[in-house]
Amino acid sequence: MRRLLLPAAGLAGLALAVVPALAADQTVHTNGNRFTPEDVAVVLGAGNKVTITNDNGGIAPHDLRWQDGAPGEPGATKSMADQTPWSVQRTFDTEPEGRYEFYCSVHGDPGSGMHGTVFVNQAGTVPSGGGGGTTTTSTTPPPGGTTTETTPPPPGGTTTSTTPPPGGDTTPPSAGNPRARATRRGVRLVLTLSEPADVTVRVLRRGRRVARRTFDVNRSGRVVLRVRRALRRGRYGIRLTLVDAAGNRATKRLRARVR
Ligand SMILES: [Cu+2]
Repeated sequence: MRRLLLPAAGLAGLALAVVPALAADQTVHTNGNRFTPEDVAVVLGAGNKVTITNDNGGIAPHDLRWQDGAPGEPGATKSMADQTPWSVQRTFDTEPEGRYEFYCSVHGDPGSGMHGTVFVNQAGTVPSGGGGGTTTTSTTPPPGGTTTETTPPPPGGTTTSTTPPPGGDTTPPSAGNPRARATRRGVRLVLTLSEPADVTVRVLRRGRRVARRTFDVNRSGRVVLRVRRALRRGRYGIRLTLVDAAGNRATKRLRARVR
């Protein structure tokens, strides 16, 4: 079912910079504790419908709320055992151009967790950068995205000798409880930072890098990082490099799989 919604995502590693919204009406499904797709677009003033359907209950019932207060699906009346499917339809008729956030209040908030965005604009397309949100850092690789990168120093290399200033911070940052999830649209990471740090995420397939992003995370605590990239089915290695303000460095390796 997901494959029908993202027809081009798996082909030849195409960069998914713009999601075409040629179909007038859009459909969003639940998939575990996520909405799929998270970002859809409709044409301004065209009266297009967005239908959000809960047909995969996940581990708890989902509700549906619109940030702007439009009618959704109340979750308060549902018990943990209630997996009854529901469907919410919203017609974008007179809504002004802009973005309309929806979310499941059990698993998300506007812009994070189980959430999504309807973009209303002249072209009816999801803009580059897509959804993202207040607590989420999202980046979209440039079309045909060949990223330039300075090769990291070899393991155990003798070229690194970053000496922190005397009396300075010598504690490297750490990523607590890191989790990675990969889909055909990219990689989502959740981790708990011990301190603010630049976090570089490298996504590797069979040892070859397919994406690289650096996030300047200016706070500690739980962060959600997204690397948007069309990924083929398969196993991926994910390398995290954390560098704090004093230059202390730490690395972490994770695995993820696109099914
Ligand atoms: Cu939910």
